[in-house]
Amino acid sequence: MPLADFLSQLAELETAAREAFAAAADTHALEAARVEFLGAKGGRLKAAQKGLGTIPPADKPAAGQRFNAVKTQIDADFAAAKERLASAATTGQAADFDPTTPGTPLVLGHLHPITQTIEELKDIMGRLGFSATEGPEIEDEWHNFEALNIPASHPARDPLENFYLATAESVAGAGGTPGAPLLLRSQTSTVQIRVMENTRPPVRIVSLGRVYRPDTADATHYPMFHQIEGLLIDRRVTMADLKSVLRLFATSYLGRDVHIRFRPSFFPFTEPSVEVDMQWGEHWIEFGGAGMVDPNVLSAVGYNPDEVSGFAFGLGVERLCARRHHVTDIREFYKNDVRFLHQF
Ligand code: FA5
Repeated sequence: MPLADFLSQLAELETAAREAFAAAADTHALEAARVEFLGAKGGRLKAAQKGLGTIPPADKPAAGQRFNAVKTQIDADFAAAKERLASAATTGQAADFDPTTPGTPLVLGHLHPITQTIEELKDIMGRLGFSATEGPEIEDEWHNFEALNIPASHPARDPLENFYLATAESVAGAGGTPGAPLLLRSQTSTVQIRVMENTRPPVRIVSLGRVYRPDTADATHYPMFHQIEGLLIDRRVTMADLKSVLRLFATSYLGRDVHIRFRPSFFPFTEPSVEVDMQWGEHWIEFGGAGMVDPNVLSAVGYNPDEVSGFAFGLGVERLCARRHHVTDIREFYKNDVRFLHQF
């Protein structure tokens, strides 16, 4: 190849490389250009080098010199383009980054308000000397009704008032006879029976858990809700003890200014029985039931009603929590709307 042709080829290559490197908008484009011009295998500079061998010997030194100069220039253009992209990346970042901008706060989960309430109520009752126990949510009729002095003819046992389970199997630990009907417990009073069956008096327990009733949901009702059950059995326990404990409980959870009142009522498992109302602004709201444990119940669990007496109470946890936080509809607790739940 004549020297002139070789030199014009080199000049063309030099221009093309400079333009390609200058046009590369990002590191991928620059790398593609590098491979095209400087690639060790099949790069255009490599191809041009092969032309050197075809130059007449007299012209070789000049051709070689020019080739080296072009190679140096292309290397330099590549390095400059690389530098340009690197500094654009860092200055771009620096422009966007403002260390004084407040960070995005991490969203931390927390316990559901009803769980928080349960923990707090356990704590309050613990300070009054009541230890926490639990019972199964699937119950047999003995613990949910029979032992609580609710005979088969009682309207509370109507299948339409309860969630009976289709299965006739008895569950481990439920203590029922195999084949006996099972239901979702409708009250935590079941736990009173379970504890008394296994403990000698004195007894001082509290039990918090879910209960189920086919009630229509409204501002104060839900088909699944929670109760706190308290039971104290000892010698010479009176209604006065019951009222003192409930008043202490209410003021500890709701504040010193809360008032409670008892209204005469009826529960098959307590005698006498009362409804427990607490003040809510101008109104009195029913929070639960209570009374002196009926002698029939004491006998059913093998206690001697002539030796021991006791009181029991069962209150709705959702209503307590709602009263404390001024929530006017307990359905809010179960909508799973995080905007609501975040506030607790
Ligand atoms: C009972 O369940 C009795 N076991 C309470 C008791 C225990 C009496 C020990 C005597 C001795 P009652 O059905 O009234 O009683 O329910 C008690 C409380 O549970 C109610 O006052 C209310 O606060 C709450 N409650 C009842 N039904 C619902 C419901 N569907 N949704 C939310 N809370 C409810």
